[in-house]
Amino acid sequence: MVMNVNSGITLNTSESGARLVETLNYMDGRYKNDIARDAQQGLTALQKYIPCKYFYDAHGSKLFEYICRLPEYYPTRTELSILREIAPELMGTFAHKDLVELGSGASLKIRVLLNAAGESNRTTLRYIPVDISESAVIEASKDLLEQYPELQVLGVVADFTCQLDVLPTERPLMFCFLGSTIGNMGGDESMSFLQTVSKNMRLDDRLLVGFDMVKSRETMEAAYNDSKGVTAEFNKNVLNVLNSELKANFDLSHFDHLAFFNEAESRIEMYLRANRDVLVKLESLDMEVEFKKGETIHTENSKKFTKKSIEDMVKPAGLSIQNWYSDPDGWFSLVLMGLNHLDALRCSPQIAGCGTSRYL
Ligand code: SAH
Ligand code: AVI
Repeated sequence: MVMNVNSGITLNTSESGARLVETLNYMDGRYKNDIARDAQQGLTALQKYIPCKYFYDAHGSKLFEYICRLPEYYPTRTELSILREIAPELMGTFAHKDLVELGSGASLKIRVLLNAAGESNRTTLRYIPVDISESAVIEASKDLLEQYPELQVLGVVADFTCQLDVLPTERPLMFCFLGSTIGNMGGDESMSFLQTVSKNMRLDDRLLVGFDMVKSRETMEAAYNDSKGVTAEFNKNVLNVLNSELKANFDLSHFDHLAFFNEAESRIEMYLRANRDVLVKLESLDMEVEFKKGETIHTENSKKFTKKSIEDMVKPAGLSIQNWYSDPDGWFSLVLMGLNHLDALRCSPQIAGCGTSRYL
């Protein structure tokens, strides 16, 4: 059932066994405006671009789950191996609190933390998955309630770059931002994102962020050029999203997937490259876009971090690092942060505007 609870907010309720799955959607009505604005800006820029948050319609979210299981895509299994090690320490006494996951996707990793919490703590805590993809939030919430009938779950469909103010803050909480999704933001965007999170935190709240670290070019590039072509399909799916949301007529076979490590920027860059001259119509925008053969659309950055680049980002956000966890090869880091006490005394809550994530 879908109900309007306020202007721009809808409540979706569905059933999972004996439990009701409640999802608050703050993107209804707004997604179409955002994608229209972002496509208009991105496809008329000198270097054409599309923000990567538009990868994740229902099909894109499924493709990302598939990517996570690929042998070349090391981040998921590496981060999971660290989470398994640290979960008892993080969750042993985690009770009567909210566990907020930003960019929760299929909520697979959070199960490691929920398992470590144990059934008695789980009955007192609430899990709040936050994602721009409604299908991902609803499906994940249903699955979780089946696996953990004692858990409280409140799904939230929102853009985490600018809608953190919609989150409940009445209980102590831990924010989790896993998967190195922070690496998909631009440098300024990730900095202001961390500032916004810290301004929404109280002294006893925690933030756990996953960072993919710099390693050999070969390993990093293989992760974004898998042999089954799933990443290529994921990349091209953004054109399907434009086709359905903006009545565009992109032919996916006219574009090739391109991904490589840009060492100067320390990031994997993903593009779609036209393999012929192409003219595309976007009916909803009353717009035509021309591509010369070889011209690219920049679709994603995936920053690879060093200890220093992480520290340089965390400190100005008013956060302090409480614990640093890595795998033995140093391929991935999970960093536990809290408010820097002195900064916290000086700060007052403030919400940043929605990022449109320009790439260059
Ligand atoms: N945390 C999961 C999923 C990572 S994929 C993991 O580690 O495996 C990135 C997720 O972030 C997707 O589910 C996508 O829908 C979501 N996402 C991307 N940009 C977003 C935004 N601006 N606001 C909210 N969710 C976003
Ligand atoms: C979600 N995010 C951290 C993934 C990444 O590795 O940057 C998205 C992705 N893009 C291609 N493969 C995976």
